[in-house]
Amino acid sequence: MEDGKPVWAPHPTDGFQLGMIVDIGADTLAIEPLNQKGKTFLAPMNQVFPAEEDVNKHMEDNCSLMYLNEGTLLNNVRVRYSKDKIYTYVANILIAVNPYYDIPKLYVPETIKSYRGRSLGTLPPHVYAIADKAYRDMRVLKMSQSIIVSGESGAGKTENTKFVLRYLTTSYGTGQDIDERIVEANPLLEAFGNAKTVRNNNSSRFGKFVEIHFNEKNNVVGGFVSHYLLEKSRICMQSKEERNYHIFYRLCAGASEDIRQKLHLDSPDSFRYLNQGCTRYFASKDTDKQIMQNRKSPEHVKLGALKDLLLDDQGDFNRMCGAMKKIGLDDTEKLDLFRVVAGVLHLGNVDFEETGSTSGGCILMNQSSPTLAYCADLLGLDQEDLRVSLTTRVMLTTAGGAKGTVIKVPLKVEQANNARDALAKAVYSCLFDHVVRRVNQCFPFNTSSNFIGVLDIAGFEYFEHNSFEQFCINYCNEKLQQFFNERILKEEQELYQKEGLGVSEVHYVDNQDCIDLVEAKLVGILDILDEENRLPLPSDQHFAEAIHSKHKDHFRLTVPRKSKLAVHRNVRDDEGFMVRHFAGAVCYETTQFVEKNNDALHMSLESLVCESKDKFVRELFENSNNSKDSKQKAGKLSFISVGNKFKVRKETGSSFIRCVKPNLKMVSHQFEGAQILSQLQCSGMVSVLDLMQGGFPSRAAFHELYNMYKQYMPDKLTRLDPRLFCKALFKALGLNENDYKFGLTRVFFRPGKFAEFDQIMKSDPDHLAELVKKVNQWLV
Ligand code: AD9
Ligand code: MG
Repeated sequence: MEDGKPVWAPHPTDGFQLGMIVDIGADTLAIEPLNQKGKTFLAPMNQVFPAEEDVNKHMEDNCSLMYLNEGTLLNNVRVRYSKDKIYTYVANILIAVNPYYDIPKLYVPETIKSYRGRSLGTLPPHVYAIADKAYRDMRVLKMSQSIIVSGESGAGKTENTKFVLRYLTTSYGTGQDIDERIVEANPLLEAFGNAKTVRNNNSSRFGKFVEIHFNEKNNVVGGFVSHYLLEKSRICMQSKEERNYHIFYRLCAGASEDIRQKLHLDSPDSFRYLNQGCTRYFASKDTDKQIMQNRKSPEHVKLGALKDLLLDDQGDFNRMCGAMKKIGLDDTEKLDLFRVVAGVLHLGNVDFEETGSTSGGCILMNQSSPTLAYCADLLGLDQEDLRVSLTTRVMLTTAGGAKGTVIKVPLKVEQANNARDALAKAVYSCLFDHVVRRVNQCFPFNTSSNFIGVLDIAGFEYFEHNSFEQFCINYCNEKLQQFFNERILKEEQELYQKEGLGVSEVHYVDNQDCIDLVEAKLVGILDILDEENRLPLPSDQHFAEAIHSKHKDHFRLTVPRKSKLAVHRNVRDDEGFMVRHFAGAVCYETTQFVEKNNDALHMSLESLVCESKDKFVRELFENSNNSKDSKQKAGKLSFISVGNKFKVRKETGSSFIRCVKPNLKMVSHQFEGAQILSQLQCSGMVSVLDLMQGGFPSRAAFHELYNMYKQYMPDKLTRLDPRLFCKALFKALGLNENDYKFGLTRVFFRPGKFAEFDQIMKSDPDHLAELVKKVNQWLV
């Protein structure tokens, strides 16, 4: 950093602020903000970065900037966002900021057309450009491709995933039904797997990998969806401002009178599984504030507003039915789905009370209520069997050597509640598996040459309280980060070597130790948890102790500081562990880990549903292999496989889209710098910049440069082969030899230097004539 030049220095809310260095200490710098003269402050030296000369200038590819650091990246993204340019490249990686409103013409059919067949960088950055690159790479390299979309909740992963699917089917489909079906499958998946959360009104509570398959002519032939980790706890329990899965409310709001009666539906407020959260609907683009403004009077709130708010669920119900029809679900299949959804709702309303007898069991509360009958009827179960299975548990005794005697143990109220909730979770998650299987039948294909897969999975999560779900998600992200590191950073290094650039080694932080901590056999946290589940009296606290005793001095693992856990709730400090993830340290509370790792049904309930009179319900369970052991394995394997999938698929090419959430309020035109900076850091973008700044971030193949500029050059020069052509051109231009390096097939530029070169080449005609004269002179 030079004296008198502006720098980016840390700012608590904006992320960075412009300032001047006024004094240099041992490891701090004294900075005077440009817009607040005299308000000098100290900043750690490693958090101050050189700024570009013109801070209002923005670049489509961030690597074209002169200084590549987190300050200039944040500023570039900010300036572009303020001009509705939400997409920015960092080399081949796409950063996408969620605009929270529909930017005119950004996704219209004409835009789709314009990106077709165009190389990355010839048009403004766009998710369509990434999709097209994946397609062209697949065609040219004859190799399947993956697009990995990441970012925190509400950052726009699902929306961008949908744009990719829409782009590929529109551009490279055969115009048949199948194209439309791949796109229309989404509303159905979202109805069953998305919910309103505090972070996103349409939050995906499952991860998915959507493959679009192509034939040897590179036309779309079909699709396949794999799903991971549906959040099951939501089915029975939501926090106050959140909701259960959309389908429940939509069904209540939109079903015809006939169906309402058949399924005994009522308002969401009357169901336990819905009324703990918010039963009001928030249209996805409305914010609480807008809804408040819409309310005119207290009367309106009571009558009108509630109806208005429900209207959207009704509209969404109709849209969902439309989508079901388009992908070929008939009325019987539709009713099958709805019946099970309603069955789960009624099951949730079953209540228990103590018998008061010495045996300590429980009975159904309010025995005259038809709830149990409704539930039994909808799920095809015998009402009496269901009652017995919910209130007792069948056990095999081993006492007194009489191995294998079956006894019925009465359940306490709390145990019966757990049994009921476990049944609801099992039924719903089998239903979700079915929906995905059914969706996959809509776009079958016989043969496929290659596919383009899009991974839409929750990004790194770090809340005030972090539980098993965050642990699984973050572990998954740790694996994806490793894949990203290997792909981007290692590849960069390999490219330098292959091209003979003689650049020193590229360093990056390897996170294998963190992955091992979670997944290692026997000593990994997952295996320790399984072990705990197998104990006669498993406990969350014992589980936490086991982790700490097995990994006393692990760099990645510590006991959380006392205050961290105990401050909000009455939690013992040893009921938790802290993991140092690549994106930061997260403190997990182990309360409920054991329970969440084991939501298996007890035997009698399981056999009950497996023998349902209802063929559809029976098949739900048959197909999903719901036996305790295999279920547990399948659940775990499915998320382990997310990470492994990419390891195995090393031979597929890959692209990355990093989505960014601009603000917590979910509104347009608000750029919260500090929040965004931390997302860019978490996604590994900052390490990419470090790597690039030390290297040669812009590169172009000789033949590309030749084709781009030959029209301006004299014949004598164009007769040279592309490599010599470039050498001669660069010499003639008098470019500084430190600014570029010639590899074997391409030329590499230092940060910002390609842009300068391009500027010269594309400048006005007089200038160009001058240049040609120079080249001629030099050639002589
Ligand atoms: V989560 O991890 O599933 O909770 P996502 O998937 O990252 O999350 P999503 O794609 O659902 O977020 O986006 C959230 C909301 O932002 C959407 O419902 C849209 O209202 C809004 N959004 C996102 N991207 C765009 C866009 N490109 N243009 C307009 C957008 N609105
Ligand atoms: Mg999503």
